[in-house]
Amino acid sequence: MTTEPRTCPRPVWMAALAIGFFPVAAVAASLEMMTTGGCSCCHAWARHVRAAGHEVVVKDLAMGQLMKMKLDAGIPAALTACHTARVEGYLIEGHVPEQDIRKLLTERPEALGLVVSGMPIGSPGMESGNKREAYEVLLLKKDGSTEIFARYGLQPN
Ligand SMILES: [Cu+2]
Repeated sequence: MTTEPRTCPRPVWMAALAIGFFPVAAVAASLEMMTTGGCSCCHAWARHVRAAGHEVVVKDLAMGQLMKMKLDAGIPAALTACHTARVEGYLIEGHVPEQDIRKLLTERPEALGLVVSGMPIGSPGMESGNKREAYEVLLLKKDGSTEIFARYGLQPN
């Protein structure tokens, strides 16, 4: 009947707080998405990222401003997509799945960020019925080189 608070080991209590009370706060990030006003797939991607618990603040730019921002930030012209997001010092270019953003923020590699170039059908925000294109998520390095960060095939992952 008596409870003795001091017998409760603190680390367990802290873990319970972390996983029990703030399940989203542990991974949720705040992104700023730069896009042009009429980009519906950009907003569809933002909804995908928000659905995972992140915050996405939208900043509308003129097309020329958006492209200049991308190139100034170090995204090779050939790899550019529609929207560009910034999160915790990284760039997220195009329709990058949320799970890869989470992996990036967990692993924190030395890099500019992640890129899905073009706008592959079936990527988050580019859904079109059951249609899917295979695509890769690239890790863009600071020297402009890339390596494959994740691959998505023709079947749902
Ligand atoms: Cu798009």
